[in-house]
Amino acid sequence: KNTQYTMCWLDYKRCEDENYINKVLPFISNIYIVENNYYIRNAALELKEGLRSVFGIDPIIQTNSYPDFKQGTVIGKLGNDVMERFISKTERDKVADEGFLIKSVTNDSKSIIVLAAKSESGIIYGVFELINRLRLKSDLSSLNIIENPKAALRIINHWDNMDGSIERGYAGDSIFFSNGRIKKSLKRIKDYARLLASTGINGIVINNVNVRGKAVWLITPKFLPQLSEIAEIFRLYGIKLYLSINFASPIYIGGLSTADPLDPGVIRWWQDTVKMIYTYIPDFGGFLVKADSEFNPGPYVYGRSHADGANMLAKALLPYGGIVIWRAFVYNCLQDWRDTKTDRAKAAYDNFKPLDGKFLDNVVLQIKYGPMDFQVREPVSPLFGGMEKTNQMIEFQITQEYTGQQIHLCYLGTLWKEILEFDTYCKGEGSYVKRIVDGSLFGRKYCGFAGVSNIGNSINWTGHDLAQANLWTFGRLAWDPDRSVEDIAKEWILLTFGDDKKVLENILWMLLNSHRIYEKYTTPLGLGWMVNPGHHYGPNPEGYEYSKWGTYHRADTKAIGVDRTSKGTGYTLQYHSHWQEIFDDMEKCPEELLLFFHRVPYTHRLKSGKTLIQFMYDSHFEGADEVDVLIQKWEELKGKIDENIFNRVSERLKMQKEHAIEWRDVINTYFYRKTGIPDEKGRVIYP
Ligand code: GCW
Repeated sequence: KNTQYTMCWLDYKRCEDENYINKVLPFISNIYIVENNYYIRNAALELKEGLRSVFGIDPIIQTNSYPDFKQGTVIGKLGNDVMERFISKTERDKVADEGFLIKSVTNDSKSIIVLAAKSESGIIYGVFELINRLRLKSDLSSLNIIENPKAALRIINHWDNMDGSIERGYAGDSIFFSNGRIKKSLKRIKDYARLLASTGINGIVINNVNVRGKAVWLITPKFLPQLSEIAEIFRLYGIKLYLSINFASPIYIGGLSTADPLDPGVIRWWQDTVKMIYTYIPDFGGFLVKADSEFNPGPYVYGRSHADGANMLAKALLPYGGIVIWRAFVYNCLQDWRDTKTDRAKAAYDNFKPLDGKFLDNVVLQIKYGPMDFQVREPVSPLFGGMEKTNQMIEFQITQEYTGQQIHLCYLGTLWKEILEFDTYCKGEGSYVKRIVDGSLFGRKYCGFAGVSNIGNSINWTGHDLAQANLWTFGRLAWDPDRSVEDIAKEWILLTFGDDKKVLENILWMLLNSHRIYEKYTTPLGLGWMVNPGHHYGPNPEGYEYSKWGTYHRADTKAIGVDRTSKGTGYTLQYHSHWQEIFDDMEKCPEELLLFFHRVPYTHRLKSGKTLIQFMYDSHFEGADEVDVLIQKWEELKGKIDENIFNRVSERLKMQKEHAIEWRDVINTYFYRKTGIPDEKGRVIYP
């Protein structure tokens, strides 16, 4: 049995196209690095290895000099004399800190590729781009690329625990921790860094936001020496290390009697701690903090605000260039289901809106894309566009907690793209979420993307092989949210499976339709939450109905859904008037979110003329049927895909089908029992 893990889209296959090889060889048969720098050298090695696998050549890396008479790829920083010979001032000015320039130059019939950047991270991103271009058989003679990431922060969050388990992980155990320790072998971590850098990621938080037990001690000399080694691996790939912290660390580690952010002893303790961290990790990114959220301590414990808490840490980090990423996932997780006044959807806004303008410049608020919790569909969190004077990051969940746990195929790029393209109207038309999180709408420095990782130590990193596309897409969208997800998905397929036409066509269809299909047979119309409590897999229509988590649909025999309009819980009042009016109106409300905003009678007619109850039945029957199309599209690729991958995916699709049927039948029966209304089309609904 093969236990060696795959390298996903970096599993380079040999290029067989002689014609193309002959054309590109002159450009790549030598690699020059024009300054001797450890990080640039690593980038050059990365290129060399790529060229070796793709073209079977072994270019020599030459350092420090670039002889005029030679051809090949020249790598270096902008401003270097050699590079300046090839690059105009206009071009140079277009390259931002982490961006890069790649162009081909033909000089006296010599073929040269110039790869230049301002920083080492720009160079490593450029190298991966160049390898990809070569793999996709781009025409080198006319290569001319300048690329800059749009958002400053493109960070992966791991919910990895020190015992090696991963909260909401569906692809094996942690690659960072096991048995309460940091893992000794760094090989897989390096390969992970390579994968991430190739998508444009620049930050990583390796420990769970729920910081418990040994993980509290990660910020101490007990673990910092090993963390500094991990930081160095990531540094080679342009990625900064961040850590999640426990807000009560001064008590747990420091032995203080309080963690009050205004207490001088607490302030000093954090200053000392931060200072020490930077002696081990000079470019440490900063802290990620889940405070006053789901039983984690925070400033509320001491009657202080979240601005007090975040700013205290931010002041400690400021001298070293570090930042505080403060999560907005704050709500009452001990609600009484009898209480119909409290609406969890309103909580983040209620907690944070009053603090707009109160956070220091090196604090960023990390906000889940929707107001609840990563459901299959939610409206955009009204905090986007609601806080104009606060740095913001959007949090996406790459790991499929509520979207099929990497057993179901559920490509998330289409969902994320819709969220990013949402126009908040906060500064008039065109105030898209993507312009808020890339910092451009309000001219803010620290903004960006956080994605909760979907990887573990499984052989294919993500459990479901096709779930690799979600990781790839997160990175690519964070780099450039203006790109079409169709392009991003296509590129992933080409790089992962090669350029067979049928493979491209079928997998693209599967990816682009999978979220819609999953939504159809689970909880359409913005319903959400009908999952089994705890592990969140599989249907359970009232699993969360009488719980303390504030996640109710309140179905009775006549109607379902929560009235969140201005006449109901008032949630819609958190949006700009443009959207408030639309969401308030049952007729105007986007149908896919109908039950998020409205309480709707089962007999209500939707735009299609169907009643709500009939829509529910149709949606579930159709959704479960469409899984057959996914299976069929995949089966058509037999023989065209690596056999191991083919079989693994086939197996998961089979499970998806079974579990989709379970969803269909449980949900349909639930509604049938509530309403007594039969299916117009007379399909089987169990009584
Ligand atoms: O969705 C919930 C998850 C928790 C998670 C929490 C969060 C890390 O069920 O497992 O905790 O969100 O985002 O903090």
